[in-house]
Amino acid sequence: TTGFGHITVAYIASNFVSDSTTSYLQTLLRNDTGDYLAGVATWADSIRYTKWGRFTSGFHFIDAHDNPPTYCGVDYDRDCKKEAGCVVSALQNYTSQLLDTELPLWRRAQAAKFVIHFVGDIHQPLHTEDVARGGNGIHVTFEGKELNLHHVWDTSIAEKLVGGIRRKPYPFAKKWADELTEEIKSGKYAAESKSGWLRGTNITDPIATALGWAVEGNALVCTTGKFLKARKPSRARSWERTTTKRPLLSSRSRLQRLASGWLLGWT
Ligand code: DCM
Ligand code: DCM
Ligand code: ZN
Repeated sequence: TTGFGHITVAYIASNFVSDSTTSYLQTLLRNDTGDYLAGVATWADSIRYTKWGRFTSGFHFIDAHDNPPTYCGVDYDRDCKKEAGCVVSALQNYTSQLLDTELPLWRRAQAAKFVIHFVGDIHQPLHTEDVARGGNGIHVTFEGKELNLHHVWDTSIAEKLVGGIRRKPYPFAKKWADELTEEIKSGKYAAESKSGWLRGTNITDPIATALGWAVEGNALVCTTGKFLKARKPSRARSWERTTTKRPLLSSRSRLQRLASGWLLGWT
């Protein structure tokens, strides 16, 4: 995969962070271009299957053991694995490393790269429900192709919306991020974003902040009970058909936009 969603989230974040956050992170990440966040957004996926990075493979999601579609929710004590961790504990841990002035700069830079990536992951609703490995085991058809639901959400929907992401992910992601930024600032999301998108964001309480985000994505997946049952290839169904009544694309955009909020707290 190209990591297109992560790159887009990072570009949106760079459109919203304060000037002091920009210069702080540009220095830490040794990149004074506009790509300082986007350029590191997929790094965590590139190391998760390496020998060194294996300990991080459980950090990308949290498998909520709720009971869809009647009882939804994410519970930190119940759902975050004690040994392997989860995306909520990872955000807490790497946020505190990033802010820890006792740590060497390379460690703080590494922590920043993890935070930038996991903020994207936690806003992917399939990363916050215990359903067939985040939907990787749910077979669906999308535009006539047999795919798994996780891939459809991560890549196919974005590709359909934006076009050509495989060839040039960075320019395409930048263009999409700039369009979404405009919608947030003065377009169709302006009222919503100004009144509520940063509510509950608290840099001194990363667990509560991250849990709030996880709960929102979980609610979206958990209440869409229909597809949670379509796990076997023989019962492949059209993802487009199951979602016609839901504002799927705008939810995705809205959630990814939320990701920017996290970085606003930094100075
Ligand atoms: N991905 C995405 N949007 C997100 C989260 C992930 O498009 N909010 C994509 C980027 C990669 C793939 O997922 O193509 C990698 O897997 P992971 O979900 O662990 O990042
Ligand atoms: N994933 C998830 N929930 C799980 C397992 C995996 O959301 N319980 C995500 C992480 C990656 C993608 O699915 O984005 C593929 O993971 P893996 O290669 O570990 O199966
Ligand atoms: Zn990931």
